[in-house]
Order: sequence, then structure tokens, then C-alpha cells
Amino acid sequence: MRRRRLRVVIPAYPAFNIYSCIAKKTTALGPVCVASAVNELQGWDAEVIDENNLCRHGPRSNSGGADHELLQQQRPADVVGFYGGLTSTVPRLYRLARFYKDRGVVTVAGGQHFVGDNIAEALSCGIDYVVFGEAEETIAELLQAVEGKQDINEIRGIAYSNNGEIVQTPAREPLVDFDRLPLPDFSLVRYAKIKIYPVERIRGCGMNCEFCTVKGKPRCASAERLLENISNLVETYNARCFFIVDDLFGQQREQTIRFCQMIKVYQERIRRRIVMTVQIRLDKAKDTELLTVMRQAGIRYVAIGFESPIEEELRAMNKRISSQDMLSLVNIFHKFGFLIHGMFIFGYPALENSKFVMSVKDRVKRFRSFISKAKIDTVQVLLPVPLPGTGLRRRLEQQNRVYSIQDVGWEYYDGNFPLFEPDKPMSALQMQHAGKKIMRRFYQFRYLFLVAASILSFPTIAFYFHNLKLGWQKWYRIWRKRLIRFGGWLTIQKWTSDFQKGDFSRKLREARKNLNPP
Ligand code: B12
Ligand code: SF4
Repeated sequence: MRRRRLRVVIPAYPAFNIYSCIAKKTTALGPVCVASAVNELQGWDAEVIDENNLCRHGPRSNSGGADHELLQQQRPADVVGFYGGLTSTVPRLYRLARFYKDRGVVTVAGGQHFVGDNIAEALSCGIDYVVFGEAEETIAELLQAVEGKQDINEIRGIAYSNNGEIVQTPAREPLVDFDRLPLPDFSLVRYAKIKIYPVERIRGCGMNCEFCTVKGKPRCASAERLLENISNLVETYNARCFFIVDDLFGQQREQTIRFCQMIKVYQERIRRRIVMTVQIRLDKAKDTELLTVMRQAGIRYVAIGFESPIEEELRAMNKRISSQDMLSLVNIFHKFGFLIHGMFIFGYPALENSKFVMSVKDRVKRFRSFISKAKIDTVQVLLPVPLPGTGLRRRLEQQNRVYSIQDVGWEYYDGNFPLFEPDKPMSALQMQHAGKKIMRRFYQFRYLFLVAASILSFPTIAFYFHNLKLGWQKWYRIWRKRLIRFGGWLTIQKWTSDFQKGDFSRKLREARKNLNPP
């Protein structure tokens, strides 16, 4: 009997944004996990097509993304799954789903976007089955059902349409025994050139920030599994850079410390350094033992969600930290020698009962001053995104402030566009410009000259420290910072030029009019 094929598609980003460059060097972990689980099923092959990372020889279509017509001719898929983890890619996801459905292919989608009303939306836009939450086990059962070997109604955690009526089966418990799952197999990602491998140990986060879709008690794989995952990639793909995608590094503290110790020993054994980036909360700075072992393990890059230097905004986000504490805590990370990527949200709406009012100018000042005091190495300033399923979206919807999807579609949900009426006296356009203004102050053209200057200054620095290694380390840090800041300037320029060619401003006017009809 012919083997069947599942193709999992990661849809292309709708437009160029600050993540477009990184997306060309990495891939999304979830779809790889799903494909890896299917690849172990008898009679099934699986592949992943990452439209954001098709490499030079990948099958591109003229309109962007992959050429699915060609893919179907070359390797027809029986079932196509779609990664719906990023809401901004959902319009593309639906277009592709319709394309495949019209050709008689079964279509499945999973990822954070599919909650509430979006389930009906998906089922009316070309998707046959929506899978909720983690899909490694569900997809295996679903494919059995597609083959007629299992009753569809017995599969927990899915939704489908039965003669126009939406059937949602009982929820499935979140996974706990990760060691039963196969390691993610990146060889299934066709065409992609991966330089930064996403790996994980912990799923879930108990902090409950209002704007975030990640919910639930953290569930952890063993430290051994993460080590095995990394060493496998080092030894088979010569991998060097890893992004540990856990939302909060350092949860399950003892095991995290053990992991750091194990990866340190591993690097000594293979005599190679591994570059790891983690996401961590600022309050972990209080745990100096954790920071010490992280540095010993070679972890240098930390991504930290500062979000805002404004107390009222932090309170509305349920961030459980004060801006004053943030400055002292970030200093500890500096002392340990970490390079810090600071993530900010500009214009977060205050709670309804708060009397908080601040002009755009003052807000910008507060952000700039904080960023400069905190001496953050790289920053991203995005706008609040009322993501489906979050408390933020519910709050703004209750206040009738979210622009309708008909006016400002899902493709704008990437943090670069205003998606709701901001707090007065700020207007939506002011909020958008202000966010970019803060970024422009940080990433400037003049850093190009400074890059050149630092190249010329290397011999002086090395001489000054009388030590080539120390001189190199000091010099490299300065040179890297300047290069990144110039690169950031190029990114903002490109984004601005694409934005000016688009018609978002008209859509925004329409959306505002429809929100408050005269
Ligand atoms: C790594 C990461 C990134 C990376 C890579 C993104 C990627 N996936 O391609 C980078 C840094 C580029 C990134 C960027 C952004 N991100 Co991000 N990111 C993450 C993070 C931390 C981890 C994702 C991950 O690997 N999880 C682990 C895997 C195993 O879980 P999973 O992806 O959920 O996969 C499981 C299920 O969803 C399901 N599943 C997945 N795929 C499929 C496919 C099929 C067919 C099926 C059936 C099931 C299925 O099964 C999987 C295995 O169990 C998540 C938070 C999180 N914990 O998920 C945020 C998250 C995905 N990011 C988010 C956001 C908003 C962004 C940004 C807009 C920036 C921002 N404002 O925060 C940008 C996106 C830019 C753009 N173009 O739109 C949101 C997305 C929510 C949404 N509805 O859109 C998340 C959920 C965090 C949050 N704030 O809530 N991100
Ligand atoms: S923003 Fe970070 S800390 Fe807050 S709930 Fe999401 S993952 Fe947890």
C-alpha cells in the first residue's frame, strides 16, 4: 500500500518586520514536533515547509511563500497541517488551506490562534479539523481517523464541522511525559537553512501576564532530554546556536541548574562552545546561584520582557514588578556579563478604574530614559497586540475599543500596528509613530561610521589591555553593539518604506469610523 504524506506548512509572514531576518535562520519548533510524531506512525511520511525559510533553492511562488502547486505535483500530500501559532500569518494560512481543500486534500490547523470565535472562522475558511493545544498525540489519532481506522468523535481536543454544525470534542489533558515523545527531527524541514535551532524543556508559564497567550502550570521535560536534544543537533548538524524557547528559563530551578552543569561539562568534553539564548524574567536576578551556573554553561544572551517603565502599565499587565526594581535587577544581569535583549510594549492601556493620564511625549521620554539607564544591548519596542484568547483582548472588547477584523485584519497582529483605540490623549497613529521613534533613537545610521571606527581602533584596545584575549573581548562587544545598531537602522528603514507603500492609514481611518459611528 502507498505510504501517505502529511505536509506541515508554516505560513509566510504577511510583511517584512523585525523578525523576518531571524525567521530566515530558524524555524518554528511546534510544527517540527508534530511532523516528528507523525513520521513515527506506520505508513506515514511527514515533512515541514517553512515559508519563511525556503533557502535559495526552495520552491518559491511569484506571490511570496512556497509554490504549493509545484509541491503537490512533486510530492502530493494527503493531509496538510498548518501552523497557526502566529495570528499575523493566519490570512495566508486560510488562503493555502482553501488551495489544498479545493484539490481534495484534508486540512488541519493548530496553534494559539484557534480559540473562541476563531474556531468557526477556521472551519469556514478551508480548514477541516482544528486541533487544540499540543498536537503530538492528537495528530496521530486524527490521521488514523482519516484512514478510517478510528472514530473521529473519540479524539479529544479537536473541532470540525458536521453539516454546518461545529462539533468540539472534550479537551485533552496537557502533556506531562515528554520523554515518551520523539526528539524534534529537523531533517523533516525541507529546503530550510537553520542556523538557530529552537529547543525546549518547559511548556507553560504560571505568571499570567494579561497580554500573553501562554497559560497553565509549567510542565517540564528532563534536563537529560534537553541535553540529548542539543548534543544530537551538535553532532549531526554541526549546530552551534540554540534558542531555548521556554517562556521562563529557570522554572523548576534545581533541574535548570542541573541542566546548566551538564551542558557545561558537555562543552568541555567536545571542546566547543555552544551559543544559547534564553528568555528569562528580571526577578531571576535575585537568584545569583542560577545566574552563576548559567554563565558557566556559556549562556550569554538573555531576552527579557521589561514591557514598560510606567507603573500603571505594569499593573495593568499583571507584570508583578515595579519599574524601580527593574533597574536594580537589570544591573545584576550586567554584572554577570549577560547581553540583554529588552522587549517593550509601548502604549499599554491602563485599567479602566485608573485615573492615569500621560501625554505621548512624556511616555516616549520615560521609555527613552529607562532604556538608556538600563543600558540594554538590543531593544524591541512593539505596540500592544490584543491576541485572541488573552485578558487584554477581552478587556478591550468589553470597552468596544478593538478595531474590527474586517477593517484591520489579522495580518496586522505583529506588534507594529495599532489595533485598538489607545488611552487618551494618545491617538492610534501617535502611538505607532512613538514606538518607532524610540526604536529610531536606539538604532541610528551613524553607527555605520562607528563600526568603521572600531575596526580601526582594535590595535589600540589590544595594546591598552596588554592582553590580546581581553582586548578582543572588550573590542568585540563594542563592535557587535555598533553593528547591530546599524543593522537595526536598516531594518526600520525597510519597514518604514514598505509601510508607506501600503494603505494601512486608510484602513485605520475606516476602522475608527466604524468603531464610533457618527
Ligand atoms: C519562539 C517564539 C518566537 C520566535 C519564532 C516564532 C515561530 N514560532 O516561528 C520569534 C522570536 C521569531 C517570535 C516572534 C514573534 N512572536 Co513569538 N513566540 C515564540 C515562543 C516563545 C515559543 C514558540 C514555541 O516554539 N513553542 C513550543 C512549541 C512546542 O509549542 P507550539 O508552537 O505551541 O506548538 C504546539 C501546538 O501549538 C501545536 N501545533 C503547532 N503547530 C501545529 C501544526 C499543526 C498542523 C497542528 C495540528 C498543531 C500544531 O502542537 C505543537 C506541539 O505540541 C511563543 C510562546 C510559546 N510558549 O508558545 C511565542 C509566541 C508564539 N509569539 C507570539 C508573538 C505575538 C510574537 C510576535 C508578534 C512578537 C510579539 N509581539 O511578542 C513575533 C511574530 C512576528 C510576526 N511575523 O508575526 C505569540 C503568538 C500569539 C498569537 N496568537 O499570535 C506567542 C504565543 C507568545 C505570546 N505573547 O503569547 N516568536
Ligand atoms: S509574558 Fe512571559 S512571564 Fe508573562 S505569562 Fe507570558 S510567558 Fe509568562
